[in-house]
Amino acid sequence: MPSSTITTITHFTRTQIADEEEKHLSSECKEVLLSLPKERGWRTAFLYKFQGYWCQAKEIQAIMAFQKHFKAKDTDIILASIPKSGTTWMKALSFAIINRKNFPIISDHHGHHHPLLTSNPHDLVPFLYANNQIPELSQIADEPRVFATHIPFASLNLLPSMNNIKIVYICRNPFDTFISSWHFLNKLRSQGLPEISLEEAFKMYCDGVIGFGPFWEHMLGYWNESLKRPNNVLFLKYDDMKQDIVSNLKKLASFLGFPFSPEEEKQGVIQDIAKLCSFEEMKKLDVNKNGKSIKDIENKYLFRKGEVGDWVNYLSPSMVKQLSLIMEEKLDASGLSFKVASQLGK
Ligand code: PAP
Repeated sequence: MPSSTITTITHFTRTQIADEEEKHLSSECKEVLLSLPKERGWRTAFLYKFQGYWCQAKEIQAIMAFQKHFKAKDTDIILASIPKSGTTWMKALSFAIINRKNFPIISDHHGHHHPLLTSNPHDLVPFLYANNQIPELSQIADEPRVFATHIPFASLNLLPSMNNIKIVYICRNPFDTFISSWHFLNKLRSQGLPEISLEEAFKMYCDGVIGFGPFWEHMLGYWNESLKRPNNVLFLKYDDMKQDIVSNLKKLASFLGFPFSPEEEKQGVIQDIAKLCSFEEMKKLDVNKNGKSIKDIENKYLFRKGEVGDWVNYLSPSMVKQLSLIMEEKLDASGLSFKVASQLGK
């Protein structure tokens, strides 16, 4: 947006911006919003606390539709995460693993290219709800159906139907997730909303006010479920996957019910999948440099640095201390920890 435009619209109040953002929502949703606690948002005027977590208004409408209409199938696979934890990567890896018989990883000599070379992962694996609707189920008639979601475990309402459903949760250390969110959400904010400084954003993150947060509750919901039902919930960490993709891909493929055969291992299929879905390869594809696969989000914003530890370039020692203390207080008792703790000398 040209800077002249910014100057002309900054006089709008946050409430006026919210009115604009929320004008197309159903009256049912607007009614619900009136009853919810709200805080200043990151990319939207407000975040609302719905069923215990913070969301944008339009997400609440979508989640309500999902909860009313979605019928899980026993064979469903759900890729869950809090935003900026590696959702795009997990979609690519799972798609490549599950469909490798139909779509060999390496382009064959007939010139058939892998779909991940011409489609963004978000086009191949839909969110459980998108654009305020649950995905067209007819488009994904094949089983297993694969969906992704940012909804916390408890709000998926899956327990009664959970027999064979598989959930993969990808979790990333909160330091990097925070920095990734700050960059991303500042780029996407509604017209007229001021940029959020690192310090303001950090305070909101530590207070738990971030989409689908507090982050510790989101993580613990899936973590505890993965301990209770390891056959249903696989808990993976972005940071571990960056360090050792091969053993994590083996784990993922076995969990999903598509284990690699010894023959495939010998042929290097795991390494081929890792390369096809790597940050470096995906970022340079035309499809990921242009266009939009999720409403209002340019694909190029989904690929920033893809590193572990970028937070050291941003966080002050006192911020590091504060976030470490929150993680200790909220997560330590659960047994969930991140390598970042050892880097900090804990
Ligand atoms: P979303 O919640 O908006 O879908 P998500 O894909 O979960 O975002 O996370 C984006 C992060 O994953 C970005 O991290 P960064 O800001 O620290 O760079 C993005 O760069 C990174 N990412 C995207 N694709 C890959 C990939 N193939 N491998 C590793 N990291 C990736």
